[in-house]
Amino acid sequence: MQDTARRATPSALLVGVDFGTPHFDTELEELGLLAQTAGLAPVARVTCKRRAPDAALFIGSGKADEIKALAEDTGATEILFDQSLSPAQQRNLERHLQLPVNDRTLLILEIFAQRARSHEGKLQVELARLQYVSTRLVRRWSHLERQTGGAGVRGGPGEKQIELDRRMIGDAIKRTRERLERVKKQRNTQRRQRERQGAYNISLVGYTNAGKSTLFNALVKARAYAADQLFATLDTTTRQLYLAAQDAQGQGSGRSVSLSDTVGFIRDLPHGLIDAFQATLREAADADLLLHVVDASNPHFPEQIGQVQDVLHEIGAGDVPQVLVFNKLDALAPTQRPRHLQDGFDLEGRSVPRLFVSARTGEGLAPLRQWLAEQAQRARGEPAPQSPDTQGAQA
Ligand SMILES: Nc1nc2c(ncn2[C@@H]2O[C@H](COP(=O)(O)OP(=O)(O)OP(=O)(O)O)[C@@H](O)[C@H]2O)c(=O)[nH]1
Ligand SMILES: [Mg+2]
Repeated sequence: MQDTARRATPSALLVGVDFGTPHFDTELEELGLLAQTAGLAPVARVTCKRRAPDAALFIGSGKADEIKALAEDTGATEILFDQSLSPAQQRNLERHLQLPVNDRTLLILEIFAQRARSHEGKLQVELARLQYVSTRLVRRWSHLERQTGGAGVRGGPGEKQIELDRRMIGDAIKRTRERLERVKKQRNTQRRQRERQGAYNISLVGYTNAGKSTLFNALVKARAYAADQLFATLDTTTRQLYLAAQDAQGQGSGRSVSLSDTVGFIRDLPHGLIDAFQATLREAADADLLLHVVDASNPHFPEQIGQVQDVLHEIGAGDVPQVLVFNKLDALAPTQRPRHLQDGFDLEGRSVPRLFVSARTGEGLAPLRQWLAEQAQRARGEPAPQSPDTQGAQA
């Protein structure tokens, strides 16, 4: 057995298996961030290459022994896999390694559970968790399976218990869905009110940690929670954003639009979560304009844009007009700084307007406000003030 008490803080050994997928994260950087966000200190990283997962252990048994030794040396209290494990693989690995084994999906679910604040957010996480658990039930009853001669033997006490448990979980899923339905109705009423008032709705979307909340705070002078964590934001916050547009004659005209800060996206967002968070994510699909925030200082930003696009398509927001906001301009090396702070960016074969900003220092925010004011004005069918570097959002 492991001396798990050796470390005061729960710590994790990170494992990534490269199956030749195009953007394998060799440094396991994101998994490390996820672990930290969930309160686990990453103490060691192991990566290996395989053509296909081993049916029983996911990795080879030699690799498993190596991981076991490394876990002992580093005092890791659990093992975290970057890829999804089947319930059987997870169980076999736990037996082999004598430590709790979890995967990225469970980690993300755990973070969501820790972060959920609103009634709706908690219900959504609960639903996703129930859905995840319902596929892994067998695990909890493995001691009963052993009594009846191992998994696969039908009709033992374990089997009955699983049936019972499945039914209870099915009922819980149904109840949670109904409660969510009621919350959704309230949300729809609020949205209809906004629509009646003719508000122009803008939603911030983007990869987690891109700086959406920081930008939101800078634009509306709010204090939404922003932190160097993944999924700092789970609940949608909406505020009025007052935009004072200036036309060519320097005439100001005030415009108020509503701006929503929302949950961030991530590679391979667990399917149950997308399903459960439909209501929150719908906010994006119903917006008049999406501010797609990108961390321009992250070398993986092109993949992250792709991941965000995938989720947007999945939730039916693929056709909402977008503007790309390349954030963290201050964190770019002088040689990486763009020559123009406003240009077009090729997104899925269309040119989309792009603006560079720093939500932290405020650079580029005035042009962004101006740009948004013009869009809102256009949407109302009013002539937009002419400015030489203005580009329209594609519809
Ligand atoms: N250098 C720099 N850091 C920034 C900037 N904007 C945000 N950050 C930092 O990036 C981290 C993430 O910021 P958030 O605003 O919480 O990001 P988010 O997109 O809301 O993240 P989630 O809610 O977790 O999806 C924080 O540590 C911010 O301080 C910026 O313009 N420059
Ligand atoms: Mg946020």
